[in-house]
Amino acid sequence: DFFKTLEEKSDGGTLRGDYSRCDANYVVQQDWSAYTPEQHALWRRLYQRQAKLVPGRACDVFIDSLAKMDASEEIPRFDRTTEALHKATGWELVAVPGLVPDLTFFEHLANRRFPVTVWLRDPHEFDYIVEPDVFHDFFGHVPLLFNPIFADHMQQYGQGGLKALKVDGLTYLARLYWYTVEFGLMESPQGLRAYGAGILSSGGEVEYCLTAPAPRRIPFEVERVMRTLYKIDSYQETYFVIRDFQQLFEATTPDFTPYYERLKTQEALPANTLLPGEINLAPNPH
Ligand code: HBI
Ligand code: FE
Repeated sequence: DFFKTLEEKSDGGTLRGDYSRCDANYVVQQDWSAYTPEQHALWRRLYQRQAKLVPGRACDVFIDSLAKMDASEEIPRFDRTTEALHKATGWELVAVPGLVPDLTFFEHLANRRFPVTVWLRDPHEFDYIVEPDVFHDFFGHVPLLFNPIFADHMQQYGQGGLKALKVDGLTYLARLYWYTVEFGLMESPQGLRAYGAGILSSGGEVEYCLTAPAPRRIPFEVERVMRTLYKIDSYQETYFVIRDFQQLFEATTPDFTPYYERLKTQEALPANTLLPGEINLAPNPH
């Protein structure tokens, strides 16, 4: 499962990363000298493919931030990015072996630390990877952390996660994360745009999410998102659309405990649900 963490995978399912040398927060050193020329070449291929695809498909904030980052030629050095990022929004990158337990993940976000996986996929995984690697985490997630409103949302999400853990609301919060930070769409004067990292780091979904007729595209409403199941190993069947990051920030400001209480009394909705009276927004023209 894409978001299984260490505890859930303790049934013997192995994670790819090397967890033998991480600290109590699952942080490791990024041994940048260990990356091979072949890995830097694979990074360049991944980067160049996505950099060609995102204009006209990714939200402006992503495009503008990516242009300011010099990550095109080789696997980035996290400490250098942290210098620029910390100046912009107070965030820093921490190197991790891969997926970390939910509690650890939320604690990092709540303290403006974004966990970035240190390993890079193999060449045969060019188009699809199950667990997040450095390309997904860095190319997909880091550019938006340069935007102050999105950066505040991510810290707030981390704080919400720590609270959710105490009231057994994690399932609902994971859905919110999935349908926004990973696979979220945004309206723009020029049409729909993607801001989710899972979309922006994907060769195929970055077009599919905007123009395919099949998936639902529903205006963002936080409890509807929290009710909706998601698929981990195929293109999404529903995308939720925000007006702007301010809407996302405001939606995640309230205490979610009453939402969780209501949600626990309701059936989860299949990923392709369109409820009576709900708007299914038109896709972008091809
Ligand atoms: N760990 N490194 C890492 N990256 C993630 O995106 C991540 C994680 N652990 C848990 C997790 N995401 C999801 O379960 C979140 O919804 C909490
Ligand atoms: Fe991710």
